[in-house]
Amino acid sequence: MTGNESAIGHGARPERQTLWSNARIATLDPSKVGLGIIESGAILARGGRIEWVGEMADVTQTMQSDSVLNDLGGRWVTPALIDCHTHIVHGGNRAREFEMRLAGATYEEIARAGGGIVSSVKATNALSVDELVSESLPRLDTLLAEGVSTVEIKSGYGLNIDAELRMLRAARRLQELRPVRIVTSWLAAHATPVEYRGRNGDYITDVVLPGLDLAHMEGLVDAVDGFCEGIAFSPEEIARVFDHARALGVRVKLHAEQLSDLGGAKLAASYGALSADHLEYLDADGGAAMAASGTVAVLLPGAFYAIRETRKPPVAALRQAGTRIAVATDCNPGTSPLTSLLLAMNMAATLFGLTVEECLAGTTREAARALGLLGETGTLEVGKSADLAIWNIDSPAELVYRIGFNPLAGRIFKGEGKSL
Ligand code: DI6
Ligand code: FE
Repeated sequence: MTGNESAIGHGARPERQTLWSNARIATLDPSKVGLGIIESGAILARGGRIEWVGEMADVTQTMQSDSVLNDLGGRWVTPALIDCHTHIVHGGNRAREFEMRLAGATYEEIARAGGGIVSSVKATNALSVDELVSESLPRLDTLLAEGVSTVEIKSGYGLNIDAELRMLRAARRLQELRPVRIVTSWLAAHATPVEYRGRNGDYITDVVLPGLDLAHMEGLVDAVDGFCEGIAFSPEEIARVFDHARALGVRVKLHAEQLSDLGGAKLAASYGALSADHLEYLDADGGAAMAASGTVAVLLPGAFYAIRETRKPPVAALRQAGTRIAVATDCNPGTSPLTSLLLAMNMAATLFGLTVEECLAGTTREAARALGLLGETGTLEVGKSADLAIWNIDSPAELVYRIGFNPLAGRIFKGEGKSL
């Protein structure tokens, strides 16, 4: 070797470096205080990974002479946003039930009368994978337009093996069609279909567990989720699903304490769950159990708002316990037809009392943690994927403060994309 060849082979040129300079950077680096801000900063990346982050004054020591240069003109840069809880793959919509709720019916009444999740099942089961993809793309594109680079997508509107598999195949297909990282969750334990009404145990035996095996064999499952609630599954029934997931070596997460306290979060924590989500009815023990197990509390203000819930998640107790907090859209046709993570942050601050820092951490670093992806993305640190969001704002607080305004200037995913 003449010494000019790179480690990637004789004579092959190393990938060019890319520089984003003249930026105000919120790194969300957990080793730094607050948002980990670098007021006059720069980022270097190569091969889709961050090689260097620091002060502009120091960049020349690392920068290559042929780097691709992007002068950001003093704009803010954050980690690309992460929506760690969505149901964006589904058919149809539930506008009719929205009107019923406006007329006074509660979410639970509608569900017990055969509406709710089950009514989305019919619309979803009627669709092929291609049709599910084309119905979901506008929702995904709306999220990406706000600087989102990673999206978690659940099954749960099929409620039979073939339809649940189609949902996750559609989720995987979305990643082929857009510059995005898709993480999937098997949520067959979302509701019991009409043909199994009153027979949850049989539904778990016949559909949830064998379907999970097939989905896992096909590489469709990154985590297993469930809906632990009086109108859905008991902790004992969820435990059967989680035992099966553990036997497959698949991490778990749980919709817990949304409408009542069944101890779902404590159950999730006992399985070392990645996250427990909703948590309006969580008690202090649940928060402490989650802190001890490293289970992230994913707050979903869109559902709280849309069903006009009055009980708020115990944010003060979560802080006191040291529980990590994330924020997501819970984009779904029933309780949270919300496709704006920026608006979800505003709701989490205004309705739940989260700080700006908690909201921004909750849709980057802590959202990555809730997906088991903190080693890959969620902060701007050396070695991580170069997933950046570039903003036309004067301060990070504007990302939480505004209601229905998108200040995104550029989105970079794995080092590629439009900077301005
Ligand atoms: N909790 C929710 O808010 C959604 N799923 C869940 O477990 C509701 C989904 C729907 O109503 O379609
Ligand atoms: Fe959900």
